Amino acid sequence: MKFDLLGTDPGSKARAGKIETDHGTIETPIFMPVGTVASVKGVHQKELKEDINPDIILGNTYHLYLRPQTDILKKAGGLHTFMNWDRNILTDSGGYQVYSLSARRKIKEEGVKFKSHIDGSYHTFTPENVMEIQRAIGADIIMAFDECTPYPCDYRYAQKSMHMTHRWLDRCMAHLEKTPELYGYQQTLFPIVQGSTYKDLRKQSAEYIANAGAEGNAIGGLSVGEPAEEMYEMTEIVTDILPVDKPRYLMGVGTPINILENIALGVDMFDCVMPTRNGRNGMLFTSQGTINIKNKKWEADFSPIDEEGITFVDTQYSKAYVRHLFSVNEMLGRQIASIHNLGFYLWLVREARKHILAGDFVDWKNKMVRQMDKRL
Ligand code: PRF
Repeated sequence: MKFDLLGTDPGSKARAGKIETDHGTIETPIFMPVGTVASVKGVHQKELKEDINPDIILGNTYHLYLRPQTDILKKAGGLHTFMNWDRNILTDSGGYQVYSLSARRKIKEEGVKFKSHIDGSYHTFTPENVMEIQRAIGADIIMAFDECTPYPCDYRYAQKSMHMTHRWLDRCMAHLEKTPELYGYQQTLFPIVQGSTYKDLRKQSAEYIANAGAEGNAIGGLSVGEPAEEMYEMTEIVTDILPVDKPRYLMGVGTPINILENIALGVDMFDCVMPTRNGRNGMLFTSQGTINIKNKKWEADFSPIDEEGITFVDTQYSKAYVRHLFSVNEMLGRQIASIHNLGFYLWLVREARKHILAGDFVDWKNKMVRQMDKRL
């Protein structure tokens, strides 16, 4: 993997760059649509490629390990061929899903024993087997196994957990080296900074991760319920320490406003279920503000769902029609909303990139934040 920093905004810490892998170029800042179970929910590959057009999508080790299971993915020749996606994929390590989804879990130094949310069966993730599973899935960027602490989290627990995440990283790196790539292209491991909302822990963790010398670095443990201001404060402590010449990925963030504010603090990569999950609930993000398409207000509004939107759904369907689809619980409504929202998120990060390269990012960002804060 190769990263080129192409420009830095003069008025903030925002960066524009380019990552190159064996599955192509990723222009940063980037938003990665979430394809948890080998599908970006409700979106065909054709719509994803031709309309939303991201350079990279995300998959989840936890889900793919449980279903379809790694032996099937190996037989398919990896996740790219299985789901017919020939661009980049990043997989999360399961270090978050185990905590947020499994029915029960027990965390020890060795790893995490958990009970599947699907059939109640017991499994164990360790730094070692998570590297093997991610080899079998075959994503271009793979994540270290970590513990994402909850919010709030007492200092002692956050400190102990952070040190364990650091030891787990060492085990991930050692084991990955011994585990061959299966499909003939390179996979790059990103370590994850933790440290909850404690400045000194975040600083220590960022230093540890920076010293590991990886090709890219991630920030975890944020957007777990803390106030946005606290998240921004932690992001900035960390981006000030992480190497400038490597991409930084803020995991599981966030709203369109969170994304712009974190870009301003030097983050290059994002993922979040919000555009698809909230879309399925009738929330549409636009540059003018957020729409709840289920509101009666849209009942006879025959204007396009988003005149400025980049995907075909934005101009081909009206607000009244999409509201109707939601009110009769048609799956097409949820699909349209997901496509629109992903298109909007990708438009937003591409615009951000243009403004960073043009040197007027801050003015644009502040204007966008004011507009997007509105409820329409
Ligand atoms: N760790 C991992 N994945 C994540 C997170 C984390 O801390 C978060 C936190 N927002 C989202 N996804 N491995």
